[in-house]
Amino acid sequence: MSNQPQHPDFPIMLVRTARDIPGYTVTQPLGILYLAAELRRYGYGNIRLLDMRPGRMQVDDLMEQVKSFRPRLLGLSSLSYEAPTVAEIAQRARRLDPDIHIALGGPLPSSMKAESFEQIDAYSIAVGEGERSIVALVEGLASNRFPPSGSDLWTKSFAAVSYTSSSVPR
Ligand code: B12
Repeated sequence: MSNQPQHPDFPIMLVRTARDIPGYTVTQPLGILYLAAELRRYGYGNIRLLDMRPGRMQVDDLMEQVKSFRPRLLGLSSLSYEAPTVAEIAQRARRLDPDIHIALGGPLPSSMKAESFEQIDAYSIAVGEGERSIVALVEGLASNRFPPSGSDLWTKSFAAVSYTSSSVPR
């Protein structure tokens, strides 16, 4: 267990996204559960988890949740086929409040990093396992240091589509 972080109340929303397709299934949202467990281990307690699948939550409903919770970090966990929904969520969240940091993780960006940045208006994406990335991201954002170092996190420069990796050897 690490020391208590400087900003334990930093508001974090983690969302397992969904897209209605034939063969729609509901499973445990393991990705966001793992990330939340790691954040809690580091002392962050103001975390809201949302799984869009069980109730077939629509983007409108998700936006209502974002409006009331006002996260500083909105972490989206997604499969590749969900990309159109994820693009809509990112666009609407950014329009709602440009200060919300939108991060994308899961199999979508892990398998299509460049395409994810082109199609989805996220500020950063995490490739592969996310436990280190999410803690580095929250610690960076909470203390106004971004991009954080020591993670598998990629950040986007919106002036042009260029990529900078803040990865460091493990
Ligand atoms: C187990 C499994 C299943 C199980 C799910 C059981 C369950 N309870 O979840 C079953 C059999 C049901 C299943 C079904 C499907 N699966 Co499947 N599945 C897997 C498998 C083997 C492991 C997934 C898992 O549990 N990972 C553990 C969790 C903790 O990892 P995670 O979600 O990736 O999250 C980590 C990181 O991605 C990251 N992260 C995630 N989100 C975020 C967000 C942020 C902000 C950050 C910073 C980091 C981050 O941090 C997390 C912790 O390290 C993967 C292959 C693999 N090795 O990953 C395929 C995989 C995820 N499945 C895949 C597919 C295609 C499917 C199906 C669509 C198949 C189908 N045609 O029906 C369905 C979809 C079902 C659904 N609704 O999601 C693909 C996805 C490909 C893609 N690019 O989208 C994968 C990658 C297999 C592959 N190589 O093709 N699957």
